[in-house]
Amino acid sequence: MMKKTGLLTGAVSLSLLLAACGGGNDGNDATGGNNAGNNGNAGNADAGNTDTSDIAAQDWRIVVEETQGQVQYEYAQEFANLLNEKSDGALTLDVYEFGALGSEVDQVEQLQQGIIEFAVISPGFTGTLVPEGNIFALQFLFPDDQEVSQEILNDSEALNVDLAEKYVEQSIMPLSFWTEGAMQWTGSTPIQTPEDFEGFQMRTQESPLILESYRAYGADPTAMSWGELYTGLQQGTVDGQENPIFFIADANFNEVQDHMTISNHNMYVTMTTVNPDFYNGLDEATQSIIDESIEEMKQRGFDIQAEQNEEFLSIIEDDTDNPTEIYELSEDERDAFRELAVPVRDFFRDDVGEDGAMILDKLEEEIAEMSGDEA
Ligand code: 6CS
Repeated sequence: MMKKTGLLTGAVSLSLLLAACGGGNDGNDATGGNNAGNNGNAGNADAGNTDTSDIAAQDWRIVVEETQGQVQYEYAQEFANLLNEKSDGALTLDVYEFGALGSEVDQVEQLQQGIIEFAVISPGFTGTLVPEGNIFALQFLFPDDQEVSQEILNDSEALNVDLAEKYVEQSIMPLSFWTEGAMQWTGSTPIQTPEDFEGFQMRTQESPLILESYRAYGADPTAMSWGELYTGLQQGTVDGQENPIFFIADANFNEVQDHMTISNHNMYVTMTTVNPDFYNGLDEATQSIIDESIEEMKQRGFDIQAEQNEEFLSIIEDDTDNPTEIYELSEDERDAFRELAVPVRDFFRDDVGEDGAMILDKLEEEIAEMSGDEA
């Protein structure tokens, strides 16, 4: 039987959510923002005909965690173009690449303080700030099919309402959650069974749950900014890392890694975020332009990552100067990792507390419903 979850699939549920969250763009809702309503573009759902004549010229900034040409940067450029076009040139968004404003964690703080208006933030860098955001560290949770997973990211109430509220409490308003593709493992030694992780120095992002996930495999994980990672891999400070294929190749990690395992153990999730005080202080027409642009970028973001992940696989395969042994795990081999990964969900429930446990329970139901696995 179809379970009743709160997926944000229809206009009715969207408007109910908007009402529940404070109703509009007055900025007076309990969470300090109207994020939930605006996810899914609910806040200004009919905004296609926004009157741009009254929009004041404004110059904003967005910082991303990647460099020029990479997925987040390309996404941000297109987002900036959309804002500019839709406002007839009134809204300008300058894109800052990774490194321009410090580390990934520095970028989170700048967004919280309103030093920058927008940021693309990966939950892996908010692990201690918003413990519930560690949910994305749980491996083998989402379906392997990236399109289905992106639909879940778009429509999940657990993520777009419940988790979003946790972020807003920390002055980070998620406008959309999106995938940068399935993650794969690279190593200085092959990774084909959990035993291969024994004593393996795995580089991860800052999230405690990512670290825990690799401890569950027997690895010895270390958190590190990706700015240090090439050198870390080259010098053997760490033995391996996880990332989508486009990033492994574009950051040249394949130059300093001999092995890549097609594991598809998790997808790389990131968020487009805005400072809530800034957003709530905008007039409705300007908010509508942001919401419409975010909505349009959902498909574009998906296409950008899909193209890059495909293109960069052949770049790794064809790089004869830096040969990489590529090994694709069979379903049975993946099951051996899955068995160790699933109990980490209980660790998450115990560690993150009641609200986190509720978010995970709800998300699991939504995933079952959307991937057609419900009992
Ligand atoms: O591994 C990382 O930390 C980086 N990976 C991606 C795909 N984007 C930015 C992030 O900082």
